[in-house]
Amino acid sequence: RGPALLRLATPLNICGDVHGQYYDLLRMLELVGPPPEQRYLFLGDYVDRGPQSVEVIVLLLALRLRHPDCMALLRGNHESALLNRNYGFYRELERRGYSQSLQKRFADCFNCMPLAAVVGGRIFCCHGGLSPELRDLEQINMLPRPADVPRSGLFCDLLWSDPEYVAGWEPNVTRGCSYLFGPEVVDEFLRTHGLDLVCRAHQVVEEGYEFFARRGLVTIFSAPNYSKNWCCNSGVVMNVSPELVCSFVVFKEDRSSPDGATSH
Ligand SMILES: [Mn+2]
Repeated sequence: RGPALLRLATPLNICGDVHGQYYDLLRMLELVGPPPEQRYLFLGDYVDRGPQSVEVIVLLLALRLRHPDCMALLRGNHESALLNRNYGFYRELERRGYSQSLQKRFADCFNCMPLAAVVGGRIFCCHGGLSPELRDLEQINMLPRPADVPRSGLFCDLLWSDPEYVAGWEPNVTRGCSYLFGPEVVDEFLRTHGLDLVCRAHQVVEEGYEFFARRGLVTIFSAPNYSKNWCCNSGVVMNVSPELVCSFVVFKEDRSSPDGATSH
């Protein structure tokens, strides 16, 4: 188990939520180039909701083991036993005949995953967003692990909070935990820590990426055509060049997948 806060070099490709959309993940890796030819940081939410969480998480963990210097996997709020019981991953394991002990194995693995990363010394990455408790980035390395995702506090906020056009901090009523944070919170965070950008996932966005706070924060999402309510969202991978120039590789749903695994 490594540090909770990763320090990653560029060039790097950053990916958002995958949510069990295995064929879309394969196509994304093919489009951008597989590791070790390309390096990746994933921002969590590998499992639940989509049809093939098993394939997604097993492939990503295998690539991480095979190419540890080219693959980093942060924890999302769905890397949690509580959510996996309610949003599809455990039902998928049961339906496919895996023993209960495998649920525990995955939960143990998720409880050790890193929570945030700084890319190129300038881009702060996590699954959800900022926390009112985050004063010093080293606090992240002090959070106890292995651990379930707590219901409040810094650990919870990194995985659950959302940017919103509010003044300062407000309770995140939609999520039922953590906070919403406004543009000036992002400005102040970047200024205080000498950073250029917050890159997070956690929310579906129509174009696959969406800026906030005058490009101080970007949301990226890598599960195209995510749900019935969001039938046509694109997926993206954000490429960060050695000079820290960010560009977006946009991809649509793969309608040719065998057995229609990505259609809902
Ligand atoms: Mn999420």
